[in-house]
Amino acid sequence: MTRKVAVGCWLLVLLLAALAFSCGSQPQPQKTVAPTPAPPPAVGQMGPAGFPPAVLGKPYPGTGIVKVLNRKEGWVEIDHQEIKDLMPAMEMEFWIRDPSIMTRVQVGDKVDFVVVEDRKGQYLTHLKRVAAGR
Ligand SMILES: [Cu+2]
Repeated sequence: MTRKVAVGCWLLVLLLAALAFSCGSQPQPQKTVAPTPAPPPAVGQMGPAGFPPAVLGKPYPGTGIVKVLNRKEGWVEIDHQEIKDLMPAMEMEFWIRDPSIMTRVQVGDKVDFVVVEDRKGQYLTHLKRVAAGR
């Protein structure tokens, strides 16, 4: 009687051990490896689909509506129309290196602007209100 119980316990232990082993040896779900982000295209090499790469130093005129003005940091967000030979219509931020060009515009204004790209990136060289916002 005692021996039967002992054997039963031993079998149980074996069974548990086998279970534990089989669990432990099950293939682990593959960890999803974050894809390495592609390096940013070299400046001058980029161009949105259907658009040629920007020509460095070339002025590209555009038109849009001012969405955000950040005079402190020197950038403006513009909901712009297509910029011929540069990019499709979109809402985006542009750096401004000469803060004086943003003194006469307000959020909501329709503006004409000129964007230039150099080795450091794109920035606006001109920003002029053509119609006041509400
Ligand atoms: Cu854009």
